[in-house]
Amino acid sequence: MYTPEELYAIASKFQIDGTIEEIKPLGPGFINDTFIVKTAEGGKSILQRKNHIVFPDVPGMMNNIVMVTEHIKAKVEAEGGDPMREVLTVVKRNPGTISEDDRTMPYADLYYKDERGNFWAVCVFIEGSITYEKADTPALAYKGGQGIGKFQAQLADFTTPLSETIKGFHNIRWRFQQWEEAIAKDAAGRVKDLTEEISWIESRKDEMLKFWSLVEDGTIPTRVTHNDTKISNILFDAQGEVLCVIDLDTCMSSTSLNDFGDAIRSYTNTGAEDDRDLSKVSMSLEMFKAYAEGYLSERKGTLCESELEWLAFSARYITFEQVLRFLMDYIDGDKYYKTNAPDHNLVRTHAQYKLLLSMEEQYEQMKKIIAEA
Ligand code: GN1
Ligand code: MG
Repeated sequence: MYTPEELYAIASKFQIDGTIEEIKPLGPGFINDTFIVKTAEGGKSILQRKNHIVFPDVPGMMNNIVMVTEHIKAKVEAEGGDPMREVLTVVKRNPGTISEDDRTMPYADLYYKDERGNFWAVCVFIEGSITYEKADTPALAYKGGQGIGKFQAQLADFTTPLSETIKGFHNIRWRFQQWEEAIAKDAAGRVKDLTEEISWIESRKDEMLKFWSLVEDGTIPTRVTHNDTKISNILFDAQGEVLCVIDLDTCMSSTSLNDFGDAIRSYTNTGAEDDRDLSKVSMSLEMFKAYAEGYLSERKGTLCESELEWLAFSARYITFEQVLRFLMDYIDGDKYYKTNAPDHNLVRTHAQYKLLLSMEEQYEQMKKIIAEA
């Protein structure tokens, strides 16, 4: 925990215009800690403690974010849009506060590393923007699909290599390697009670690896992707139009399909990600259709044939990966995700597995929708 005085001192390291008056926690993120900084003049910024256990290369990550947002900014400007609202803006360090020590680190003007070794970064708060924790209507799902589709399209000609901010983030071959290590280690002594759950993972290993091998051999191309496309990572304006995509920490090179699949995992769930009542959890085909149509309205002409062919499968792939990640964290003794109960990761595992089953059952219809969109 940080005292208000400490937070104030941290925020002061950045080029925030005006006099900082108030710093308050914001949002329920699982990974980073987020605060809103208000100034006496009415300005607002977002201050975040970046989780350097999850993101071991915060400097590289911040540089990714700046490169990607500057690329989009140029496009927005060229199209006569508002570059301060239609893309995220990173607030850089106050040059006078960058010490000799700070300067020994790469991209020292993009973040602050405090005495405890924690990393902080700031971005502009976009006034009047609205976020949704859940997509409640197909119309909103369509907009969300458009938002991610547009984000990918804006980055289609971005060719500078990006740092890999989390190794093998959506790479199931790598996840299986971690999985095997977790099972062998059995850090929390929980493996013995998880025979059934473990079989859910093992029985799908081959089909998941088969998909990933298409990415590895280039059949499915890699592009700049967001990698965490839930609706709460999109800002909307008061009219309900997409402003921009936020939470760019996981922005790196991957397949466009994963962005689609992760969105389907979160948008279409009729229950909660951690629902204890499994009867509430299923995939809404109506929401699937709406998201897919919104996404393809921006991407249809630019995705290649293999991407379109595997688009529906990507929802199963990412949901499977999420089952694996939640279960693996449970096996590891809850080291990665914040939890609110000793069995929280197991509850999440069951709920995501139920969602996966629902996708598997509706797979033929999902493919048909993509083909017709
Ligand atoms: C994490 O913290 P948040 O909500 O942005 C995770 C995602 C998971 C998600 C599950 C960097 O995202 O991959 O899908 O939780 N982000 C990271 O709710 O691991
Ligand atoms: Mg995230």
